[in-house]
Amino acid sequence: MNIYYKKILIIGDNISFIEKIANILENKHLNQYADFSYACSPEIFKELPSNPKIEFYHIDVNKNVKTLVNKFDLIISAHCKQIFPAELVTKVKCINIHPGFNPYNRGWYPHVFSIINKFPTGATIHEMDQKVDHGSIIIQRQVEIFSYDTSDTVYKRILDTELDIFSEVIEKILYNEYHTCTLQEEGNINKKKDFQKIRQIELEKVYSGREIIDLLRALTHGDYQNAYFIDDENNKIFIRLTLEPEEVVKE
Ligand code: 0FX
Repeated sequence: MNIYYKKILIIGDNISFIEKIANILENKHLNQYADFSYACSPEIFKELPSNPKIEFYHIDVNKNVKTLVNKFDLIISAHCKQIFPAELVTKVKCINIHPGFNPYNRGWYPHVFSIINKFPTGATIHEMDQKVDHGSIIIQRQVEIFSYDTSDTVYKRILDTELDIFSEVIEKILYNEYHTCTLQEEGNINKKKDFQKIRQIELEKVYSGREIIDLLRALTHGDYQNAYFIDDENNKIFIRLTLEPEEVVKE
């Protein structure tokens, strides 16, 4: 059987994630059958480590539609922060690897909002259309959120799941032998500004214990200064939560 897509661009702004994708392709020896190029957004390119494991180009997808259409027959977005223009997604097959369980909490930081609103989270690989995180689903897998999870512990699980489902489906994609299912509902979408809005804890607001713990653990992610309150002297005070399940010692 002949491979269908042979000129492939993988574009994303999380360099270590792209390197893991490249690793999967290499381990499967897929570079023998197709040409893979790797790119990131121009602002990420400026900060690339001096010796990245793979060669990266930088591309502004809005300014280079013609070149992309001529050069590639498949574009895979792997956490690319640029919004693909309509002309690009209609003229070339574009597929998105997304750290969320579409159509729930499409858009910005899906799992952060899932910790708060309890909608499912996970990983989805889908065809791109003109709406954000919206096209037909090729494969998706839900990721569980436990009571002791913070944003970063869920996110790590999601990254692993994205790589697992990518590894499972990539040959089917390259041979154009995959099936899709269309979204049964539009779901909901969160934008960058929605994340900004939830960061401030209002000192006079009344939250239930569950609400405040969920909000703070959703905003706890490594060293990021996400959640904060403004104290009486007008200082911004950042907050991070530590969650520790009791260790049960078996007698
Ligand atoms: O690449 P990504 O994991 O995902 C984001 C969007 O959520 C996703 O829908 C889109 N397809 C993709 C292109 O961009 O985001 P990130 O690498 O900037 O951040 C990873 C996680 O880190 C995020 O889920 C939450 C956490 N984070 C990140 C920043 C920059 C914070 O908690 N605070 C922050 O300020």
